[in-house]
Amino acid sequence: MVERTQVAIVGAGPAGLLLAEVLRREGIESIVLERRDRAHVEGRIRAGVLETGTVEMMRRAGAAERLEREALIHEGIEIAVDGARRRIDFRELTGASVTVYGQTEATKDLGERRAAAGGRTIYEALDVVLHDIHSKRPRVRFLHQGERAEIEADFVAGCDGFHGVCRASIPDDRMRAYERVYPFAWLGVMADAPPPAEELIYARHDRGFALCSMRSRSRSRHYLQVSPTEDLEAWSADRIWSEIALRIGDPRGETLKTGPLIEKSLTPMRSFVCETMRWGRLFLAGDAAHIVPPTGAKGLNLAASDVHYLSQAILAFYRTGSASELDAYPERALARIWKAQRFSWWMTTMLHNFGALDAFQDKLGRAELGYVLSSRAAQTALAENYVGLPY
Ligand code: RFL
Ligand code: PHB
Repeated sequence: MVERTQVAIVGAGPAGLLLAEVLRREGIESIVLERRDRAHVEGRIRAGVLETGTVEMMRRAGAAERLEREALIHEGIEIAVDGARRRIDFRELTGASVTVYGQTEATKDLGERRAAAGGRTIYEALDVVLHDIHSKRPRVRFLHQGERAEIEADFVAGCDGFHGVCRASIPDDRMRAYERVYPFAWLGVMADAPPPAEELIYARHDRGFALCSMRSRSRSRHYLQVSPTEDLEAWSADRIWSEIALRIGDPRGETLKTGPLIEKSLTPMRSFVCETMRWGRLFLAGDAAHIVPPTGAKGLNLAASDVHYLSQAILAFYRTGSASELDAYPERALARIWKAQRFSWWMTTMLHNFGALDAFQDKLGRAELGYVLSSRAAQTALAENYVGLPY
């Protein structure tokens, strides 16, 4: 069976669902193909900090109602150096704030919105393959419930994450990958426990980086710098809690509230950019085209800004018949992506412990952090990037 639509979107993560819903509300039809089932996609624990632009994209997708009711607004962060904590006041330095709301919740809201509006999302679409990407009628073939199926579209949006098929469909000699892999990983836990402070705490310590984040006033999300080959089994709940307490400067556990751990995971740290983000009528958006280390909280936010540029370009094409905005998409998106890459790399190298692996980098990171904490100009630069550069 061949179905026809305007935009075939591969991937029902935040990038794919945001794009589908923003376009649908402007009268452009799409079909979203997702390899996993809906519960899996909506259950993946990931990002938690949204820039104003990302919240605005959720509004444009018609999916911001619950977020506006339940999300926490943060006007700053705390930075702990060897246990001594200092606050960086975003509101005072930039006039802006960030929104704390789980990616799981944002994805659920988008999925519900799409289902309620009758938008098509095909979950468990297997073996997706792109065809005729250079023609005016690109096609996507896949397997669904044991049957072969095909979608013919005007455009294909590759929103299928870092391990997807879309980027892999661009010939090697037509793209260039830029990459840096860091010599550490994050052990992440979700806990049924109130967060230790009102705002996020980013900690640099000789024992390694730690981050205390949250999803609500009763649920905390914590991360610890560990080795990329760390054995998660070696980390009991007690060991995790006492390590967090040490790194944030609360060795007697006076402010850190413990509680049952409901998830434990290991995240490798990498910076990656694929240039180009376009191949014929295929356009990449989100993690399909780039990865940032999570220290700057930029991954989900970059997916949203890509969708902003791409949706504007697709709308301009249908309104005017001109492809000039589509032609400009990679350059526009990449200009913002590289700035977020720079910020994420900077936060990562400044806050992590490189120890003996790279003693020079370790010293530079400490010097950088000392400078930031002593300079209002440097704090303003941090705040301006953290709350999100303009689109
Ligand atoms: P996703 O979310 O990976 O979604 C891609 C979807 O495509 C599907 N897929 C396929 N579908 C069909 N056919 C195929 N062949 C397919 N291959 C893959 C996948 O099943 C999936 O559903 O990418 P998207 O939409 O670009 O969204 C990107 C964000 O998920 C990601 O950047 C963030 O989670 C990164 N991130 C953070 N970002 C922030 O902005 N703020 C944060 O605080 C933040 N914290 C984090 C993070 C990521 C983390 N991990 C686990 C990587 C914290 C962590 C720990
Ligand atoms: C999170 O809440 O998951 C989170 C927050 C800030 C980051 C990374 C992750 O920099």
